[in-house]
Amino acid sequence: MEQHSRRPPNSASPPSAQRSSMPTGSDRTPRAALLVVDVQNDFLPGGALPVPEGDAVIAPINRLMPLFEEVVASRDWHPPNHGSFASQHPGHRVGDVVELNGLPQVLWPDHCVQGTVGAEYAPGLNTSAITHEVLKGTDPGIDSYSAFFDNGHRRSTGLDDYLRRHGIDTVFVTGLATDYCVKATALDAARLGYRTYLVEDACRGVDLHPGDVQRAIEEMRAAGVRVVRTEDVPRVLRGLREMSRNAQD
Ligand code: VGL
Ligand code: ZN
Repeated sequence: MEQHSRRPPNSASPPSAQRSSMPTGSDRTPRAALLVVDVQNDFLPGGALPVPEGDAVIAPINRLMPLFEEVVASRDWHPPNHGSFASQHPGHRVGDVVELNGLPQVLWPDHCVQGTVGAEYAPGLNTSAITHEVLKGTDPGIDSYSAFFDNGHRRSTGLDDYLRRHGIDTVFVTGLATDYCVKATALDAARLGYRTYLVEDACRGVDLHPGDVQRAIEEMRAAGVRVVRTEDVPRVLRGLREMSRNAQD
């Protein structure tokens, strides 16, 4: 799977840092990363696979970005013949579950096709704050909800290595959709040993079956994911810095 580091080494902090009323500069913790999952046109109202109120995540994510030195964004980046597309399974419809190379696969409308407008970041998202990008779902034979691994945990996207290389031990997960890619990303992060926070109001879900979003949140909680709100994050980050200072003393 492909990935790009957009920030040249030793580059200045993103311009967004100056615009927020939230703490910046020396107040930042070097050990936490913001994960922005699949905030792409096709997941917004009016897109190919619209998440209800999907556009509501943009403002809170933009407010969170200046609090983090590392902002990792994932994008769903499918080839036109991706096996998660109902169009590739004659006789099946969107929402059907089929078997794809040994794994259950929900069928979706064609979405986030590589290079299309639908795969671009949502308008208004502060993409200049993004320090690293993960492109996922590139193999037509397997879907990849998580930003860490494909759905069979067969291949890594390199995100775990990237975070470890940058000394990250804590992640705050945001984006779309709560009951698919956000959930899979948060569960993998927790399993990999990251202290994992879900920023509840900076996520929205599909809710294909009513209750899916609530169940996803409960499943994350049960796996040790801490559920917070955007306005809690500065306080949580202060607490983490306090903890690491005490550990050094
Ligand atoms: C997603 C369904 C299909 C997501 C991606 O980003 O949550 N959901 N592909
Ligand atoms: Zn997809």
